Amino acid sequence: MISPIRRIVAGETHGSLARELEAGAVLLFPDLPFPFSAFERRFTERPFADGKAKNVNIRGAAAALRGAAGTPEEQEALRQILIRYRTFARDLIGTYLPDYADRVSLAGTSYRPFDVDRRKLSWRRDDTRLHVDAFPSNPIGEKRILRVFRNINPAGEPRRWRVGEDFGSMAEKFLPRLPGYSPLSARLLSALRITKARRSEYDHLMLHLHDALKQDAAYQASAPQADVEFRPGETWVTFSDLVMHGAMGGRYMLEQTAYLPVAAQADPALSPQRILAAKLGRALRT
Ligand code: AKG
Repeated sequence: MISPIRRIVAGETHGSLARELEAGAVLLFPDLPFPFSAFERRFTERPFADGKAKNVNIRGAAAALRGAAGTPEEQEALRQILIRYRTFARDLIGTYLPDYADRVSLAGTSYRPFDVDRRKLSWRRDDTRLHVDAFPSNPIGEKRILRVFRNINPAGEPRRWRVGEDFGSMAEKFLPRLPGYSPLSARLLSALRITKARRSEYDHLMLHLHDALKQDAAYQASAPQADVEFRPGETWVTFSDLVMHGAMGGRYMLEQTAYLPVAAQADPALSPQRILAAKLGRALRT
């Protein structure tokens, strides 16, 4: 099954949105307000980024801005937009996914001004290829990656994605090809500070899935998939560790990453952690 795009219409009751999200849907909110001031509009007219990384972002309580360009006044204004977007994402989760509200922790917030195409730095970082998210230096363990995206393009340009088949069908094809987990090398990577914590078997599998998917040109071309366009002003939410996605085009987007413990899901059996364990027929090593 290809991940469904679930349009949320104003006034509907939201009782089961968490379950739909956990089952692999992309929740699409067509018209939540997130206005810019006249001064702020410049951030959607040209990129205020130093161009060294893919994105500009803030992290942590201090919300230090990284990767930005512009005068000190402009950089502070951009930082304030990202802080505001973090609050917007938190409020969205509180309203539409209330059971997650007290369990979710907000991580980085990013401003993505560049054309998706310009960010193809290597096959591994090429997000036009269908993939699920995994972070090489930042083991996730028993957490889920929940992301809130918003197209802020001022010129009508959509953010173009493709979404792929369900995680279980994909995993069935790729799991047999992945190398085995070595607790010893996981300990070594952590001791050498290459990873921020010890890589679990789940993290190992997800990293190798991410790479195997991106490297498989035949799969990229022929796997079940659908094109999706997110219009300016639209906000969308998905578990990006579960939903196969590729970003095909577009400029100017905001993104918030949040972590949710698997145990906080309405149905933990739908997590990639439990799907992989079920496919292997055993618990994953932690
Ligand atoms: C990712 O961050 O995993 C992406 O695929 C990029 C999404 C986007 O920039 O639209």
